[in-house]
This record gives sequence, C-alpha cells and structure tokens, in this order.
Amino acid sequence: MNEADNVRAVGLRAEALHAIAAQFQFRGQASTFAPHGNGHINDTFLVTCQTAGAPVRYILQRINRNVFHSPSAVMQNIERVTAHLAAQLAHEPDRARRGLTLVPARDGSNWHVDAQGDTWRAYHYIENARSYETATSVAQAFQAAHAFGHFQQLLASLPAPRLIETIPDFHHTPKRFAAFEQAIAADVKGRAELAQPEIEFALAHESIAGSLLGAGLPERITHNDTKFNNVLLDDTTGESLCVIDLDTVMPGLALYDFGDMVRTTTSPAAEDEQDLSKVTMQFPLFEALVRGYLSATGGFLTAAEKEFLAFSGKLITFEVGIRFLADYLAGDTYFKIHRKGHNLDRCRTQFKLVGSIELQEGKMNRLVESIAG
Ligand code: ADP
Ligand code: GN1
Ligand code: MG
Repeated sequence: MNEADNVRAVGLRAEALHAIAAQFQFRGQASTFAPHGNGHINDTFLVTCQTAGAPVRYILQRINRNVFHSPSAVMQNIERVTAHLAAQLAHEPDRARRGLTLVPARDGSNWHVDAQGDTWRAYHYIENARSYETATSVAQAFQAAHAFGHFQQLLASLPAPRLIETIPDFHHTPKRFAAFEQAIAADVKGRAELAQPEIEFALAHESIAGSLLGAGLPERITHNDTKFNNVLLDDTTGESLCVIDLDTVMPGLALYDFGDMVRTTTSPAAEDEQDLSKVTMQFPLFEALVRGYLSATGGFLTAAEKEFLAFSGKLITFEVGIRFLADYLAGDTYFKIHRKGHNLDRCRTQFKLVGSIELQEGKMNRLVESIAG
C-alpha cells in the first residue's frame, strides 16, 4: 500500500493529516504518514519529518471519542503521568527513551482538537525499540512484567489529586458481565445462536466475576491495558525500555495489570488466532511474569494481592473475553474489526486460555507461594 492508500484505510486523507501535523511543534516538514501498530481503539500514525539533518519521527494519534467520552480528561491524566515519570527518571541513563514525551501543539497545549471535534496528540518516537504482539522467550516476559511493575512503583508517588477515571468501571467485571447479559437479551444482530458454546461458557463462569472486587485490595495507580504490545523492548539489548499506551492509566487494582500480562504474554498464539489448539498458558512464561513483576513490586504488594496473582490472569482473560463477545453480539461497535466474526474469534481464544489457566491454576498458585511466600 502506498501512503495515500494507507491513510484512506482509516478514513483520513493525506491532506487532512498534513493539516493536523502542522498544528504540532514537529521539527522539519512532515513528509509521510503511515498507520502504525495494531491497537483496537485509537488511530495511530508514524510521522516522518524531513530536516536539514537526519529525518525525525513522531507518533501521532487520534483518540477514539466513542470509547473515551472526555479526551481532555485522558490528556490531563497523561500530562501528569508523563511529567511525573520524567521527573522520576531524570537521572537514569538514556532517560528520553524510558518514558513517553508529548510534543506540544503550536498553541502550547499538549493536544489539538480538529474541526471535526477529534482530539489529537503526538509523542516523540522512541528509536531502536519495538513492541511485539506475542512473547517468544521467558526473558521477554520477565522484562515486560518488570516494566509494568516499575511503572506502578514510580506512579505510587504521584501527588494528589486522584487521576480521572477516563472510563468508569473499566475493570469492574460484574458490570462487564451485566453488559454482556444485556447484549444477549437484545441480540440486535441475531448472532446469539452463532455463539451458543461461548455464551454457555461465559454464563457458567459468572461466579468468578466479583472475586477481586470483594477481596479488599488497595486502590493504586495502574495502567489497566498492560498488553504485551504496550511495552517497548530495546532492539539491541532486549531490555524493557518504555511503557506506552497511557489512555487508561487511572485508579485501579494492581492485579488488573498483572492479569492482563498473563492474558497477553503467556500464550504463543495471537489474540485472534483461529486455530485454538495453539492457545495455551505456558507455565515458564507465567513464572517469568511473576518473577519480573515481583522484582519491581515485591516491596509494596500486600499478601492478599500476591495471593490473587494467578487468579487475576484468569479473571482478566475472562473479562476481555466477555467484552469481545458482547461486542460481537452488539454488532462490533467498540473494538475495530478486520474481518467478519473477528470479535467472536477473539472471544474464543480468551475462553480457551481461561480453560488452560484453570487446568494449571493449582500449580500456578503453588509457584507464587514458593516465590512470594
Ligand atoms: P494503540 O492505542 O493503538 O494500541 P499505542 O499507543 O499502543 O496505540 O501505539 C501503537 C504502536 O505504536 C505500539 O504498539 C508501538 O509499537 C508504537 N509506538 C507507540 N508510541 C511509540 C513511541 N513513542 N515510540 C515508538 N513506538 C511507539
Ligand atoms: C483494547 O487499544 P488496545 O488495543 O491497546 C482495549 C483493552 C482490551 C484490548 C484487548 C480502551 O486495547 O481494554 O484489553 O483492546 N482498550 C480499551 O486486546 O478498551
Ligand atoms: Mg497499544
């Protein structure tokens, strides 16, 4: 695909992107825009700017208003979070690659609202690093978990006020379950009959939905979207460099983050894999996640939090599974899809992974106990 085709693929013309780019304090002249990454929500572009010297690259993103009802709240949180992280990392080597840095708009604000009312923001592109859709080694799993744990630790000292909840009840699994039940009852696309086994699996697991909320765990500042592809690993060393995708950083439970790492890091299969025999919870990767996460958070996690580490993987995988299923039933209005039945395929991998975790849960708990005491 050439640039014009690429850009058309997300419904934006090159001229429109040039006009948006002109609103930001980029160095040089923006020359190309390429859709970037595999996110389900926002639109992300890699912008290359020509300068007198080497080209300079940026990430330009349009926030999805259907999902984030107050993009300015998202940006206010991100301003505070990136500034706090930058202050904490000020003495680290290579600090500019260890945290995201917003590029201000021409008017000095950290975001731009276009004529359609859409909110845009830009970050400096972190070179010689990348994110991966799936983990291929225990070292990568350890690195990612250490990075997300370190992120929680650094944000524990964020001064008041409390961050804004950009999506209220984002990880409130019982409310997610109620929304799923409503989607079955409405069945607006007549798809419920096509998803009977998945609906039955979900209904049979309802009892786990409230377990974390009922465990009296402390509120912390959490990332809430700790997919393996939301951490950049250094191309040369393989070391975790930077946690990205900060739209959902807000008050939450530490285990929402650990659970989403288990969901996205332990299976060798893609989230939308259609061959379910490939979906499995690989125990050595779970062990690497526990060790990596505790290497950064062991000093502040409570005994109750540690006790639920394995369970959180099952719960968050289940939660995301019912969200995909509810969206499939509702006609694919939330997550971007790229083929017919895409959300149902995604739901199936999640439920397969829940089953795989269930088979190994006793062993997973014994491992956590042996490491965390
Ligand atoms: P989405 O919400 O669409 O998932 P992300 O913020 O995660 O958007 O960005 C999409 C991809 O772009 C990431 O997976 C990562 O590979 C890349 N990316 C995002 N920000 C940067 C950055 N500042 N430097 C380098 N790569 C980045
Ligand atoms: C979405 O934007 P992305 O792809 O990182 C979603 C997460 C889900 C994830 C499932 C704001 O994340 O909650 O876990 O898809 N983000 C939002 O892959 O809903
Ligand atoms: Mg992302």
